[in-house]
Amino acid sequence: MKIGIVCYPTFGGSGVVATELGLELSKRGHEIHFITYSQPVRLELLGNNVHYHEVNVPEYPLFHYQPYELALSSKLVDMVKLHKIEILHVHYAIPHAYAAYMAKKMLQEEGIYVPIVTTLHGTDITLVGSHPFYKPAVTFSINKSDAVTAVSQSLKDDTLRLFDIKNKIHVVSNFIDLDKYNHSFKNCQRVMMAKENEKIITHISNLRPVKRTKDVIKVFYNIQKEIPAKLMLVGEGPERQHMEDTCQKLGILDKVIFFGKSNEIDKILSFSDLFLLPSESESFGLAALEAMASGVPVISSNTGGIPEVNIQGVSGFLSNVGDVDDMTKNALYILGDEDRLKTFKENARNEALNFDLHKIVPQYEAIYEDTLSKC
Ligand code: GMT
Repeated sequence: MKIGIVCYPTFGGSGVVATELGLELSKRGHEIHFITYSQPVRLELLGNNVHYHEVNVPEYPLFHYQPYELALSSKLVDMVKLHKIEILHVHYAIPHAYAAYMAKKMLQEEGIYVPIVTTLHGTDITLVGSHPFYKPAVTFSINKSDAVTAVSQSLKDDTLRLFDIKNKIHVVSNFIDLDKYNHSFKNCQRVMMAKENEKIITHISNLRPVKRTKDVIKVFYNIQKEIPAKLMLVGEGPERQHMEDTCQKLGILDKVIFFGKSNEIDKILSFSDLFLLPSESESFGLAALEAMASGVPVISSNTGGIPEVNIQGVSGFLSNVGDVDDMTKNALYILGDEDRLKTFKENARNEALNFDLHKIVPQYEAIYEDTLSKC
C-alpha cells in the first residue's frame, strides 16, 4: 500500500509511535510518505520506501496565527496526487484529522477518493480536544474519519464519554521494537553516571504539568534518604527550571542529571534500575513501555491507560495520583533487595513482550485493508 502518515515530528509519544509504525510498514513492503512540518526525530533512514514531505507555512504579517491546517491540507492534496497515496493515517486528532478531511473533500472534487484513518493518542482527547473551543471540530473530524483507533481501552472509553462519537473505535495498543531495547548491561556507561552502590532512577517526559514532575522529585528525594541513588531526567519542557530549583532547595542537585532531549533513551534505560511515571493523566504511557522493554520496573500512577501497560506487583507498582508516600514505599520495596529487583526487571521485560511491534503493526495493516475494501 502507499500510505501517507501525518504526525507531530517531535519527541512526543504520538510522533514516536507514528514514525516507528511508518518504518516498520516500510520494512513490510509498503511505501510510506511522512507529511509534516519537519523531519520526525526518530526518522533517520529515508530510503526507497520511506519519503518525507515538508509542510511549509509562509509567514504573513496579517496573520496572528499562521494557518497550518490550510498548508497541511493543501500539501496532502498535492502529495496524494503526485505519489498516488492510497490511504492517509493521521496521528493526533488536532488538527490532523480536520486537515485530512478537508484534503479528502478537495480530492473528491477531482474524482480521487482517499480514506482517512485517525489514531487518537491522549491529550488530543483528554486535555486539549475536549476543551469547548475545540470540541465541535474534534467531534466532527473523528466522526468523518473512515476508521478511528485509540492507543488504549482507557482512551477509547474517555473518547466515548467526552464526545458524541458515531464511529467505531478500534483499540490498537502502542507497540515497541524489542530488539532496540535489548542492550546487555552497559557497565562502562553506568560507571560514568553513578557509583556502583547507587541505584539509578529515571524519568522521561515532556516535563509538562500533566506529568506531575514535582512528584518525581519528591519520590526521588525520599528514595535517596534511604538508599544511595541518582536521578536521570530526560526531556525538555515548562517544568524543567522549577525542577532544578526544587532540587537545589532540597540539596540534591548533585544527585540529579538533566539530559534534555535525547535520541539515546534506549542507552539511558539500559543502565536504569527504576522508572517513575506519576502522571496526572496518561492514555498509555509509552515511556513506561520503553522502560519495561529495557527491563526497568515502573513506579507509576494508576491513571488512564497505564494499568494496561504496567502490571501491579509484576512489572512494578501503581498508586493513586499524588500518593507520593505509596510510590516511595513501593520503590524502596523493589530496590531494597537485589533478588527482588532482578525479578521485577525480568517481569518488566516479559510484560513488554505483549506489545511487540510484530504483533501490533499487522492490526494497523488489517484496518487499512478493511478501510480500502469499503471504498
Ligand atoms: O503528553 C505526552 O506524553 C505527549 C503525547 C503525544 O501525543 O505525543 O502523549 C500521548 O500519546 C502517547 C503515544 O500514544 C501516549 O503514550 C501518552 O500516554 C499520551 N499522553 C497523555 O495522555 C498525557
